[in-house]
Amino acid sequence: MDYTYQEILRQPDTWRETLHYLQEKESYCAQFLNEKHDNVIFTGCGSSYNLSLSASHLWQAGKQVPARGVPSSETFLFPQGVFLPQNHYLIFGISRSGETTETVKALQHFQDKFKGKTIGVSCEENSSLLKTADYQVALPFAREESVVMTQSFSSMLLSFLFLSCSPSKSASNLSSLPEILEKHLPAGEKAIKDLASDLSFDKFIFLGDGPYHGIAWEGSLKLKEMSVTSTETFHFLEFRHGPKSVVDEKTLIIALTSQKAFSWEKEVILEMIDLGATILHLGKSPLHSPRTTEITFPEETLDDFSLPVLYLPFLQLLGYYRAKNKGLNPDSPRHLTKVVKI
Ligand code: F1P
Repeated sequence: MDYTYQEILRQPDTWRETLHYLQEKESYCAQFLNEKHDNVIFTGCGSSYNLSLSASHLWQAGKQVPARGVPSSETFLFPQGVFLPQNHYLIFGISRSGETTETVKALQHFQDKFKGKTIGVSCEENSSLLKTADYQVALPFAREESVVMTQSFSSMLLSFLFLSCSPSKSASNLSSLPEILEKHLPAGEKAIKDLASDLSFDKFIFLGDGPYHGIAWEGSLKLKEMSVTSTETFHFLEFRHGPKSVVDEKTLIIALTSQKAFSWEKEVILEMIDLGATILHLGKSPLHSPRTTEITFPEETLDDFSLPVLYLPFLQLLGYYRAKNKGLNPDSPRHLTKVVKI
């Protein structure tokens, strides 16, 4: 079986290892968390940039400190739009390989020009990124053979969830995530496999708000990379402002609903069903709507803080199974390499 598939399925165990690692490193991480700062920047490329979008939202909500996700290239090409000279920053450089040119350069440029500390987050302990950073979070157990990021992405995001917790927002709820994922994977995988076998869809729209928006982008990228499929990503209500004109019977909308905005998001989904779309819905409770495949997580402990990471494996499986149904090899995505260096 493809190693991409194996790595998707082993995420419950990888998440257990991640949480154990973070508990062991808690006093080390407290050092950088206590560094003087009034803003936090998360930066990466591709999947790692998508990760920064969700991480920054969750961090600001959890820590009540301004946080922002930015593509690595923006930090040195247009720094004036990212940093202010008078501010003190924590900047997290996110990179599975730790060798992506832009992300290494992002930390080096920041260290030369601005005030604050740099933290490298990677699966490669001896990488250029971690050698450059003031502090290191290394997750070698989340390494993967697959070119596309799967367990590395979810483990690094889980790390940020853990680090963004505070006395008022306990990390204890995170410990149940591996078991909850394990419980939902069999039925969720079957639903995804069935849906992915329908090759009549020719438009794929990912919708996600708040902390789910970065996850929507990541699910969109997984489908694009593995199955060579054109995809689009929007916030729910934004989709109404023009892009919905493309919706028809060949449209699959992957709707990542939240707790906080569910009533708004449900209205958009029902409107798109009326326009002919089919829905893959990941959420806390079912929509009970026609032409809708449901993967729902009713567990009381889950909220908008912990649900986003839980949606990831199912989005990764959508990309995997559509690739297989198109006769493509998810382990060797077209045009892609595991590390992008300039
Ligand atoms: C991340 C990345 C992915 C892309 C592909 C190649 O690099 O560019 O975003 O989807 O998997 O690697 P990294 O900086 O996280 O190593």
